[in-house]
Amino acid sequence: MRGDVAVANGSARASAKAEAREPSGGLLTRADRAALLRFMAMMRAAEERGLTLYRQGKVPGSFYDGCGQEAISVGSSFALRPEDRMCILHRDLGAHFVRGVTPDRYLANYMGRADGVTGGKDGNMHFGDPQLGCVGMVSMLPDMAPVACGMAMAFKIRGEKRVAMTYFGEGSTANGQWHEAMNLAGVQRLPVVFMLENNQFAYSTPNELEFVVDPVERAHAYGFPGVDVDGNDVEAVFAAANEAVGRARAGDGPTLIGCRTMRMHGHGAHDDMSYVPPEMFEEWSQRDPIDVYAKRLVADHGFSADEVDQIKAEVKEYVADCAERALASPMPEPERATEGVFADAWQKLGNGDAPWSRWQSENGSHGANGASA
Ligand SMILES: Cc1ncc(C[n+]2csc(CCOP(=O)(O)OP(=O)(O)O)c2C)c(N)n1
Ligand SMILES: [Mg+2]
Repeated sequence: MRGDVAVANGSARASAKAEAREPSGGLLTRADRAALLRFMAMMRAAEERGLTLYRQGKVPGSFYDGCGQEAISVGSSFALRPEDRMCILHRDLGAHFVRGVTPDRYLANYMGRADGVTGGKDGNMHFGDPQLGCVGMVSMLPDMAPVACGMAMAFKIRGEKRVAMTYFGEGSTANGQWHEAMNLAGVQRLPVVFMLENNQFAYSTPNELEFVVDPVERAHAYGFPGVDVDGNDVEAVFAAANEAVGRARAGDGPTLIGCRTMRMHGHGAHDDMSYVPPEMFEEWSQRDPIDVYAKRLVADHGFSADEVDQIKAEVKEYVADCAERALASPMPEPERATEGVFADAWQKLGNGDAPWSRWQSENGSHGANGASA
């Protein structure tokens, strides 16, 4: 499934003029667009399957998803190169998939099985595959922001043209760690991209009780650009991320990208969202990022309705197979519980996938090995 995600066809630049007025800047090929839809559909299908497993009592603890926010993690991570690094949060499964995690490993992780990304140590979404250039999620919010700054600082010190990207919700911007990360990034002009997901609520707290000055505006106070983007438009997110990644790689410092969106499920599966006004929910359901993009592929990018339906159907089938594999995975051996608790030896992070066709045509194959941690 992943192998056919992007086919280098060298047409990215040729189509640049014709598509110059598009939000993506004409960079995306037909195969890229199919991949963007596929990854968003994969996130939705995998999370829906995870929710079912939770309701069947197969997931310990609670269950969290990013329903309605798929365009953000998919569009932003799509702009990175294999050697770039990510700190991925609880609404961003799409970024794990873009980097190369497969849904069977994700579902096995939620069930605490041996074939989960953490080998059964976490029964939730606190993971990151180090082999794919991702740091395991730190649950305290927004402590992944200083971690991303640390990686970006390493790139800067070594003179490497690499970028760190991380995510946080708008609620997390009220925490002091957020200020420290923004300040450090600004002072050091770090090659870091901050993806802010304003999904209107931090648990049940609405925007108007979270801040007076929008966090995107605060970026200027830290000395770098803050950009507002429609978080339900995958190409708009990609375009903003691509520009920010380019700036970071060129040594021009950080960017804060504020993605306006809506959390369409409860904070976790245990939350009935009774605090969300029904008309607000209704308004945002009309802006579902997957439906919107599927329609746009047909209206503007020469896809047939059948092609789009086929992509969605293939993804569903693939995720169903993945769920079977996850269910067949055993519980971990008890003696493995103490493995990896302490860093016995320093290990380099590996490189993730970068399915964007431009990286393939410029750099040869994607997912190349060899870059340092
Ligand atoms: C420092 C800290 N306080 C509280 C929590 C518990 N918690 C997890 S997610 C969350 C809501 C965060 O809201 P926001 O940053 O807007 O992200 P969202 O969940 O809406 O994506 C809370 C309070 C936490 N993980 N870390
Ligand atoms: Mg929020």
